[in-house]
Amino acid sequence: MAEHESLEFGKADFVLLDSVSLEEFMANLKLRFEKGRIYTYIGEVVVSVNPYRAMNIYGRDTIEQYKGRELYERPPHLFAIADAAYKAMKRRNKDTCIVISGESGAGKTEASKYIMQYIAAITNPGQRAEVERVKNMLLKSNCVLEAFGNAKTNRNDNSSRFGKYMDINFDFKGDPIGGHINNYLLEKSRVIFQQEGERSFHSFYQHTHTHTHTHTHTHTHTHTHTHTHTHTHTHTHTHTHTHTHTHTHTHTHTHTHTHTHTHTHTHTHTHGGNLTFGVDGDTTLIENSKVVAVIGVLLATKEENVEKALLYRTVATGRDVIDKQHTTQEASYGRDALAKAMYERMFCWIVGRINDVIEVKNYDAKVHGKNTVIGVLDIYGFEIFQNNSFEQFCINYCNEKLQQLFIQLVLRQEQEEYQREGIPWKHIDYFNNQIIVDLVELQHKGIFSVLDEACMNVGKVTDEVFLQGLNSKLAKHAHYTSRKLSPTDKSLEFDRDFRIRHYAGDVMYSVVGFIDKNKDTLFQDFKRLLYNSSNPVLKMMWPEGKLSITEVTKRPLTAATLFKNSMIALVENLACKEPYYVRCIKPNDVKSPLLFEHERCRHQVEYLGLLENVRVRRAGFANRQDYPRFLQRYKMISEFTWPNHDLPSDKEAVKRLVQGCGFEHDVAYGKTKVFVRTPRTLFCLEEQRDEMVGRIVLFLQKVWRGTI
Ligand code: AOV
Ligand code: MG
Repeated sequence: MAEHESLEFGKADFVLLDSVSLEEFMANLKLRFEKGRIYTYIGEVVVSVNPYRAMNIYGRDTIEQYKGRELYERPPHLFAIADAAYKAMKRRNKDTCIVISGESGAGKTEASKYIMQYIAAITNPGQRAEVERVKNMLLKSNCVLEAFGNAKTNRNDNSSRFGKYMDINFDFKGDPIGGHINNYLLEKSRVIFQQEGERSFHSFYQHTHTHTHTHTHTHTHTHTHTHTHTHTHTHTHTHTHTHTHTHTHTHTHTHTHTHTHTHTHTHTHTHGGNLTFGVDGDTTLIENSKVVAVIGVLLATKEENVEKALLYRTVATGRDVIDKQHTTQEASYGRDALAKAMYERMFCWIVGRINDVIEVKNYDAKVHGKNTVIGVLDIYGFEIFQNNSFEQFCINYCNEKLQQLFIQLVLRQEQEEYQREGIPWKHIDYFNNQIIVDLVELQHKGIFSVLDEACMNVGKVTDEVFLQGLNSKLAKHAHYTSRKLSPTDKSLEFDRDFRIRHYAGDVMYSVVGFIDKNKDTLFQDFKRLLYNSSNPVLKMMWPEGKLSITEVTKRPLTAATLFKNSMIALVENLACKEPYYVRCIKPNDVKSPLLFEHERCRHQVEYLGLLENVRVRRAGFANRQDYPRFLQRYKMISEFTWPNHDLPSDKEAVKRLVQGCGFEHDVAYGKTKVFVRTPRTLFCLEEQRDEMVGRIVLFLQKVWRGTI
């Protein structure tokens, strides 16, 4: 309930709406957007509308206004919840996390960067060198990761194509002493194919030059040159079919006082004929063999090894090991898989190097010190394209998981606690998307399981078999349908389509490519080739290339299973922290700072469950503490409770204390906890406590000096 704002800007907290209806909510959201107030609270949740223009609200002066303040003392801002998360971490010794959600282009990545900047700006008043180094690295790692992991899509010019969760570790003083980044499934297929109007990763078009100071002693040079056969679409949407020569040069040079120097010379050349395959009789061959020599040099390996890996695969048949020649199709598949895998490994390698330099160094701090974290989550948002494939499926599933977490933490647990505590409560209904999460991830029954089964088929392994599996297993599911199941549905245009009713809208997926992308096969021959490179970094990136074909026995986990496991782990990790939410809304699809498209916004408000959030919050209580803890903290402000009370229970004592302060109207008494409705009441209690503590200290000093 921010005070320092006049009502001409609308209500700063949706909880203050005269009545909670969609109309009122939308009117307030629109008014604020038009007045340039892009942030509004729902209690401690920040609702943000992408302004699509530079806002003068992130500077040093604004930071100073929010530093150390309570949420309701200043107009709504990202900085206020960043501060709240920081305070909770510092004062109450809690691990906290800031979860930023919203669809593609809604402003998540920008928000996460402002939050990081804020935290960096308010910490380390002592200017400790090591802390400054860590802060710098945390902030600067962003631009490297964006260069390699973001790309222009039809939804967002700077779309995150990987999920990112960053932990920041703090010491007992509340200063950042390290961090760790977890990255989630990079959309690597973008290296070889982009939809019309989209681009490959920024790194392919940039010359990036980043300097970061570290104290590690590593010295690495990587030259990764990938030749890929790519469909490139230029800005003007003219469709050019080109062969692309990608040249990635990662140069890491670290010394005592030194620089991680990530240099991308990433050239995109248009070549006449790169790595295409032809046939001569029954022999597959490389049409432009000169390219092979170049690749040999770049991969620091022999030309003939490259050629062999591209054209043959080693297979074990019984006791024999033979070289089986690829068809042109297999050879092309292998080449694309190589390009994708190398880019992905490089990306993970970069994340690994960043982690090396930001990880908590000091052993004592790690083991003994009070070490709390703030986690910041910025993932790829829900997205619908013209053509949606395996990657969109994973991304949208990830968003379902986060919506589910929001429901659990904000809508469900809250209501359950009121019930448990016997607080009078009228249940508030909301759509629970658990049914869609189950549809995707349930063992044996879910889409991922059906996909894995189809991939393990001994007979035909095709996308159609997968679709048949879905149709037979999910025919009755309310959130699944396909052309076969709904033949009269005109929106399902092709036999290969299936449709999921997601929490955020219907998405049609094409099954084409699901099997290959899930199996994610890279022939062992390529792994061996890269492992045997004389470039030590390449070798390091491909440890499994050490194995010969007869030693490779285990079937690797599928992409879907790996992703599912990483999402489950992520949600578990977030669920054990105190969460702070930023809910981002995209005002229009044309990146306009002026346009508030009512229908688009209404849709997002609805699927994000914001109205339900307001209802729960309004009926609810800002703060709750169990009786002994409440007494412990405030007993000095009442004569009935200081220094000890003689009432029959702590609950009775708390009642007396609250009555004495005149806050009865703002408080409810549960079975084990006292619930305080508005933060202001708590603020008053804190003030009185401070005053009393001051007096008590003064009194004790006098006693000590013998003046009493
Ligand atoms: P996203 O992270 O939510 O999409 P971004 O944070 O990349 O979206 O925002 C998209 C674009 O909107 C940015 O590049 C800015 O031009 C603009 N924008 C967003 N927030 C602000 C702000 N606070 N002030 C000014 N401009 C802003 V995705 O990664 O595609 O899900 O996967
Ligand atoms: Mg993003």
